[in-house]
Amino acid sequence: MAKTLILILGDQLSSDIASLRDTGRNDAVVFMAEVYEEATYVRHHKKKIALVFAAMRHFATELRRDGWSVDYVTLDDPNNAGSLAQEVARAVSRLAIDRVVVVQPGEWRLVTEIGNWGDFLGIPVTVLEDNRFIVSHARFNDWAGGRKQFRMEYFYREIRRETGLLMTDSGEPEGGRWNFDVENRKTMSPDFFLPLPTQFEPDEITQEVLNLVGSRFADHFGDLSPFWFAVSRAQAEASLDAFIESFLPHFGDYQDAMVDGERFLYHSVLSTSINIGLLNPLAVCRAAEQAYYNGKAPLNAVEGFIRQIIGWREYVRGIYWLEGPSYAERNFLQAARALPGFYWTGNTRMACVRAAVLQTKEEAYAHHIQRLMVTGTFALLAGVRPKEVHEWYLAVYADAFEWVELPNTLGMSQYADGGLLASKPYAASGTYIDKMSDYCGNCSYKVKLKHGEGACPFNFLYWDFIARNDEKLRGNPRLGMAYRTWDKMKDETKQGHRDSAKQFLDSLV
Ligand code: FAD
Ligand code: DLZ
Ligand code: SF4
Repeated sequence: MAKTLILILGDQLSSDIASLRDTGRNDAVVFMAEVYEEATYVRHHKKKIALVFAAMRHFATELRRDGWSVDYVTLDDPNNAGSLAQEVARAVSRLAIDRVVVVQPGEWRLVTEIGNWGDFLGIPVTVLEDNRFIVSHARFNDWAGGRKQFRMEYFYREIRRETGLLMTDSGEPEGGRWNFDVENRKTMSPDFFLPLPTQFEPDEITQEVLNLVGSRFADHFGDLSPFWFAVSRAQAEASLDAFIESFLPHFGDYQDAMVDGERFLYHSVLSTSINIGLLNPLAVCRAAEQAYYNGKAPLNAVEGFIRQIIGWREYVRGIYWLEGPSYAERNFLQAARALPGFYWTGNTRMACVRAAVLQTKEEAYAHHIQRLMVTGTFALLAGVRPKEVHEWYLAVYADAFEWVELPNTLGMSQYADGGLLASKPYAASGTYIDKMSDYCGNCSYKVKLKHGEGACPFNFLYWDFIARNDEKLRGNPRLGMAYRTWDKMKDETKQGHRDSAKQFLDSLV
């Protein structure tokens, strides 16, 4: 009988994943390895490495309990060869393996590498499609075929119809509308009561990982403690239940809000669990849908939440695989500046950016609007090289895996794909941040000042961005108003913006 090695990667921790589902327990060994190469090809946040290793170890324990034979190599195994390829090769010879099965990894880098493993190992290597997504590659390509531009909203409606999520029996969207976003832009008062996401005390397995990561990756960005992420399916399910109960009802209203000192607001903080496989995205959507039908959460909240998952999450994934490895090289606006050092230290006078970076350092988490409209918009306005911005986001967030991180960063946030993913660049002045947050009141820059001494950098950088990219962006109808305003502006005002921008950008290190 041929003996199969089922390779399970650190973000494939689902018991119903295709490789486990399609292979008999008797003829197979599940193989998992903690390796330096995966932890350092970008220098991941310490908390992210700890999350992946701790969840891998818990998953291995569960698989053994379920009757699987599991071969697990820890990072501190003296024979650990340091890369997945070398560790698989060692396992193939140690365990007398005849074939390898793996589910497609979430990154082109590994897909390409695994494509060569058949020759390298001298045995067949089967790569299965990842069955944990709602939309298959074929389905997405079918949807995308022939379109010049992609828009999430149309894709989302098709997936709503196909899944039946929030659809009436007569095939209409619940509430008569597909989208309740206009109701989802409320600002928050800092004295609102905000529940905290469920936090888990590290058990013995996790504590061992924390010690290991603390000693081996001490020079990586980020704080290791407090560590409270869910590391098992049971913990992830408890977080989901708590979210549905306490956060979901307000999720929609305050989806775009930011509050100084509040890191999570009503966001779910479930992306880490979903992305490493502890929660199934469709099951998460069904749980939210049920809360609506049970009268526990309003439609604008539930629709908004489901749209993030069956809309944005599936949509960006489709684009990642459709566009191929060269997507990472795109730089439509020819941005050429190095990523400022304060993305690693938080050492900036801009209160909004400082808050986002420092909480990222502490939690390996920032919510969507911080990622998009604070650190993302700043990098866009300042003209930072998209690839460097991408590598920062991939390294610093615990939920960052390239299939989801790259299109969000390069496409949505940096407009480096020239509008393939998003209809306009997410460029905004300080006025947006002032409207959606309370950061500006605590900032040493003045949001009301448009340029000159003490003016909010987002203000003059916005106009500098508009002027600098005139040739590339003027034709975009969604920027029509910005260019009309710029055209009407007095020359001395324009010059003031551009001089302040130059002075500020020249001072960045
Ligand atoms: P919630 O606000 O509670 O949203 C619910 C769920 O919807 C999330 O858990 C997530 O699974 C999904 N979701 C929401 N928005 C998106 C989106 N734009 N794309 C894909 N899924 C989405 N998300 C990642 O999972 N990994 C990343 O590496 C990542 N990088 C990003 C980089 C940038 C520049 C931007 C602008 C966004 C990025 N996102 C990424 C999307 C989004 O910011 C995170 O999914 C979200 O902040 C995770 O926190 P949450 O679980 O509290 O989300
Ligand atoms: C992110 C990560 C890290 C830090 N370490 C490992 C590891 O040691 N072993 C492993 O199998 N996977 C790890 N991962 C997840 C992979 O990097 C991930 O599977 C690919 O980036 C594809 O998404
Ligand atoms: Fe950010 Fe400008 Fe507001 Fe300061 S004034 S917090 S830099 S938007």
